[in-house]
Amino acid sequence: MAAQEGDLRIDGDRLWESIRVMAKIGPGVRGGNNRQALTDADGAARRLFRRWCEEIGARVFVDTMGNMFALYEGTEPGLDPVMAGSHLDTQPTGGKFDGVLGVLGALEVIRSLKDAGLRTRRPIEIVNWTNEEGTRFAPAMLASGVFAGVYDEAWAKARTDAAGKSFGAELGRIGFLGEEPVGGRKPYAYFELHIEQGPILEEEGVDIGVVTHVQGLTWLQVTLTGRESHTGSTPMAKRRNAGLGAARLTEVVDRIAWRNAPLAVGTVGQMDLYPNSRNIIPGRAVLTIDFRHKDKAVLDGMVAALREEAEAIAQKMGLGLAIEEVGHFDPVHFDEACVGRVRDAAKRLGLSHRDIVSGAGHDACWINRVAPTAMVFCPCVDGLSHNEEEEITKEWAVNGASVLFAAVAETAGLGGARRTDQGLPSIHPPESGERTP
Ligand code: HGY
Ligand code: MN
Ligand code: MN
Repeated sequence: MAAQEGDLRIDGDRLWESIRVMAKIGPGVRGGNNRQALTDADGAARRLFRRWCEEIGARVFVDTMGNMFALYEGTEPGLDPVMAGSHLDTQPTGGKFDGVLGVLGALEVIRSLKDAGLRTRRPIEIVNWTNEEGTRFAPAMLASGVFAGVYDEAWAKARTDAAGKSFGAELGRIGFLGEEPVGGRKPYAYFELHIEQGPILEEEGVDIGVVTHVQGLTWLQVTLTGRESHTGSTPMAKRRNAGLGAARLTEVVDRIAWRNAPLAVGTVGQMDLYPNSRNIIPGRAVLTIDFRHKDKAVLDGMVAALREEAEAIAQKMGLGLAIEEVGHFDPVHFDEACVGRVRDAAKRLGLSHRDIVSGAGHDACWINRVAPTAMVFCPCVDGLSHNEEEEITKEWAVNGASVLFAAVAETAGLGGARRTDQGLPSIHPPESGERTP
């Protein structure tokens, strides 16, 4: 094989240019992206991704949840593939790298293998998971959750956005309701490259985060019901003000998180008041609560405390109360062998690295249930994400993609990787024998 003579390299310029071109689809208003799941912009991004995959000879399959799999055959096609990917959908004020780096980093792995005319033993599949963000259709990681058997497909497709449009209808509208049965493809292993979305790596000057765990998450949706009435003529003592109840509950969420410091986080990210008129006392308030902690018992304790305090507030204020759990996953512990492969790759490439717990959730959390899984983090500027000013350096992107390349290629049946004098990895010729991930 041609590559026996030469070294393989990640093409950093090509990766960076692909990220730049993808960022043009679904632009935000401050330089980032607003490419929410199953919008026309998501459809355009998917078509661009599909074209790029087909250009390098990968065959693209789409499952019934819109998950996209670009298959790059190995020398032994019958083997289960090593999957690598992330998501192309963004937050309404999203950045250019959250999710995109993982999908295009995996594309760069295939492009680099193709440049060298090399195929790994196992097939490699690049994945774009539908609706990772869960901002338009809750919960987050919805389609990877169906793939992993966590959510029922019909329930997922019935999830609606704020305008009452369903996931299933929108998936069909953008033309990505695929034929592949969701969950039908069996990954041998899964790797996901992602920006840290937190400040640790940059503050410590570390190149690579070796993600060992992801903190657990619970999402609640709380509806408080009072009574609309005139803001001018309703005496204070006669009000049933759902908006005030929501404000008090928002304070409680913050207090519960601080009570479980330093690791706990608690946020009310969305609050809708009805009828939202300046001279009507809100009769209804709907708020979302996002609790996270790496210890399951603590996370469950935070949710229990919230329920208790919400009951007390509703009781005291004469409000109706409904609490719905709309998302949850226990703290995730990734596969030791895959994590070790990420760590060894960073070491061989001469990149500084440290074990890290992910604050954010990822599709890898669910895929870890059906295949050995690990993640690679690169730093991001000021740890900022879910903000249009999200930024990384090209070097960080190349380092992360290089580690992904080495870990994926080795797991798929290629030898170890080492840094060349250009500061980029080279992949040695394949070694014989099957290696477990
Ligand atoms: O919410 C999360 O952690 C992910 O970014 N969807
Ligand atoms: Mn993400
Ligand atoms: Mn995100």
